[in-house]
Amino acid sequence: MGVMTATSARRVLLAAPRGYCAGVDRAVIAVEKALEQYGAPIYVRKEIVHNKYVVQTLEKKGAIFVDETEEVPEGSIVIFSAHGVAPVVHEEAKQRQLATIDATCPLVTKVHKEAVRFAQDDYDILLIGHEGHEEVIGTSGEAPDHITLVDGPDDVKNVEVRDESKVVWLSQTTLSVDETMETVDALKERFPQLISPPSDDICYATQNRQTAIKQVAAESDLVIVVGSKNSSNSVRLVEVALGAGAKDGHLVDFAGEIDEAWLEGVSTVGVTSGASVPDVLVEGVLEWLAERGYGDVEVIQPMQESLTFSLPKELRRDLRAEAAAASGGGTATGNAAAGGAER
Ligand code: 10E
Ligand code: SF4
Repeated sequence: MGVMTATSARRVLLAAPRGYCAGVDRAVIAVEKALEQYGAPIYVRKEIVHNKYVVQTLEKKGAIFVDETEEVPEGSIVIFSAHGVAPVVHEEAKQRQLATIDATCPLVTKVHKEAVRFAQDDYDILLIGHEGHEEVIGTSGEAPDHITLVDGPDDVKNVEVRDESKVVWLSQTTLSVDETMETVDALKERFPQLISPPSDDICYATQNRQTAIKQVAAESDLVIVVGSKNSSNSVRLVEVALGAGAKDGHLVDFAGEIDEAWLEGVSTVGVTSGASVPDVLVEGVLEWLAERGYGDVEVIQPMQESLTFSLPKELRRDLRAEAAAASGGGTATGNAAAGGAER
């Protein structure tokens, strides 16, 4: 050791892509636009995305987060979160005469549709995912009689099917790619005729963030992932980083949660963030690190992302009507309670 000072060796490797995916961006903008268009309060069933800061920021703007539709006053507007809902939730909302805006990510809806189709064809569907996670509850609700949850490789031994020649696996969108393949391999051992989903259920954003952090982790003494504790994809990034060679890894909601002690003997810090995390929180972490000598930041970006989704259709319709009324000199459509969002 010797001549090189600790300071000169300190650096940050910043993973890209990181942070907001197309589905999160759409869902957060949907709440903001709904607040502008119809006025507060706007009810949101469950956290719109699993991020504390996002939820608190929207609360300040007038969003009210509830656990179930029965907490929403009759006739109000409710937005369904990006993680998706079971069909029964749509029915409950209808019964309460709620105006609904569905912010389910289109890539989650894709998995719902796969579930419906395989259930119609009378397959047993093995849904790989984390028990109790909202996305899994929503997807399972599409065909409860046909879907069995498989929570990781260790759960495979418990799986039972009706007919081994008619089994398909599907998955939650935010899982670890490597662990899911382990689960699939174990399932194939038990059910050699198991078929795979028609396209990847683990979405592009989950895959890209994992690929990027793997590269970063291989060279990092410490990896800091910005994200909330209930964010599946963020938690997976810590696991993936540790699996790819990071010596240490932690999940933090924001810079204030970093423990100075983690930096002891650390020269390279890897940084990334989950798909529900605004970049301002990452900027805070980079500033915190710079103040401690880790001001040299190199971006590691194995791929680009450009996907975007249009806003939920109920909202687009009302925003269009508003624009037409404004330009045509007619009366602007009133608030959603007067016929706005979908009922
Ligand atoms: O816990 P998750 O990773 O599923 O959710 P998140 O809100 O942190 O990130 C966005 C991912 C969604 C909406 C699930 N596809
Ligand atoms: Fe959609 Fe993937 Fe983002 Fe989930 S993580 S909201 S599936 S793009």
